[in-house]
Amino acid sequence: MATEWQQHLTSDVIETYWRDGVVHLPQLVEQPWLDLIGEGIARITRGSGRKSVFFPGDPGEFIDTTRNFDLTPEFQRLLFDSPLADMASNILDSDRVWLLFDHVFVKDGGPERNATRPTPWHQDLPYWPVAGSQFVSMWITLDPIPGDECLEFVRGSHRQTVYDGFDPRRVLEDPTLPFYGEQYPPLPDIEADRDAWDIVSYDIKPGDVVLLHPAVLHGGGQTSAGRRRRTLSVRFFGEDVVYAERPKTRPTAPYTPGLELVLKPGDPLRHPYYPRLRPLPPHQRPDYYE
Ligand SMILES: O=C(O)CCC(=O)C(=O)O
Repeated sequence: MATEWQQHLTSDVIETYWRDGVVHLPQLVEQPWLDLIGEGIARITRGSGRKSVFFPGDPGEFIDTTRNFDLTPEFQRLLFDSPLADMASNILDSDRVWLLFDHVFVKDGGPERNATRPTPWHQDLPYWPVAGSQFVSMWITLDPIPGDECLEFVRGSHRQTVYDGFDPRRVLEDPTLPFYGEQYPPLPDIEADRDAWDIVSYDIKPGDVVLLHPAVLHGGGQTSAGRRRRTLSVRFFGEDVVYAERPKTRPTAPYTPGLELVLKPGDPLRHPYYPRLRPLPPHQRPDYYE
């Protein structure tokens, strides 16, 4: 990837990202970076990170955990040293690039357990206390996944309505029940009328990256018995992104206690919760250690 990422990230790819809100880039990430991600995820699943589960207690539960960068040196090395942040800088057309947060999903389908449940359909943006345009997430999965177990995306939906989130406590009962219940319209029931939506998914091999916009509708990706999926989703942002309020009825994601006391709506999103990745901070440069 170090020498070749520019060949993958052509102007066509960047244009497709902004048009569709999703792009599949096959065979981009080299094995040593995948090894680092695997080590970081292993650290979190051993309990040395912020580990949390989705659908807790349900046979289809899965690990869904955020903002482990500060606790996970493997993610620090990946995001400071690999070209992922350089790619984000190109996609966002922003010389400065920050990490909003890292997000890990581990979906373990067996053999002794049932399949894990799909991730409910949603957009990421309503959960995050941010506004602006320079966002890109990179969804990197360490295990091969067939198209029918890949996350699914509604092409172009990031340019349309921003919906409310789903209510994680009641999503199995009704996936359109709102997270906040104010400001945003409720999510549509995409599963109930799949043909009405331009849904895409991909056959994923280790080393592939899916670029996704935080306002693109996405969901799915259950894991059947006997399979395992370890995914790192990295959320990058650029210079125009500011702190924004969300309805006070529910906490925003990820949990950032105190943030609202030091930033006011419209302030540039600058805070130690969001480390700058590019330009590389001086203490991350090799010559700092000379
Ligand atoms: O991998 C998954 O199942 C969910 C991923 C997701 O929702 C995201 O990366 O925003």
